[in-house]
Amino acid sequence: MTEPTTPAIERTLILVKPDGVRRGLTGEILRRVEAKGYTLAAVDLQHATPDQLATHYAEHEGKPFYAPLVEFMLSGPTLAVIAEGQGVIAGFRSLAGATDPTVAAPGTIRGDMARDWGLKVQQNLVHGSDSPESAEREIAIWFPGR
Ligand code: DAT
Ligand code: MG
Repeated sequence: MTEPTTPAIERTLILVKPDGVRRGLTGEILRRVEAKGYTLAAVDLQHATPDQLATHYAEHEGKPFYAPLVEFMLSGPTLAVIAEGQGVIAGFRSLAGATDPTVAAPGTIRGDMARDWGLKVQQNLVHGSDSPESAEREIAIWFPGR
């Protein structure tokens, strides 16, 4: 008989973007992550560099919102977070809500606290990795060696 194996702890990269830091919402956002039951494994306030953002947002290069997105992400500090727990990748995306804050469901971070400001990029408070591959790639960008 084989022993039951302990499932690998899933992890994700969360960013509280510069709008969230400026508006003083980092505590409320981390509160929701912790209240859901996920564990904070690393938290670090960083001012992103152009190189870091080019790697992080490589999939969006060439899209009309790419330049405004990078400019926005350079506009102030970002809180980078590694969160852990079974299902945390999908679970945090669910807590975050839809990309467009106008239609993000009430009860979600974006639905409750973000809106359209008439700008070329959606200032939607948070980023969360969208797959295990993205999570590992993005954690290496924001937390080298972790
Ligand atoms: P998400 O952050 O929900 O994973 P994404 O990866 O498609 O969304 O896009 C990354 C960011 O780029 C998003 O958080 C805000 C901005 N963005 C995406 N689509 C946009 C659009 N159509 N207009 C303006 N900004 C957009
Ligand atoms: Mg994304």
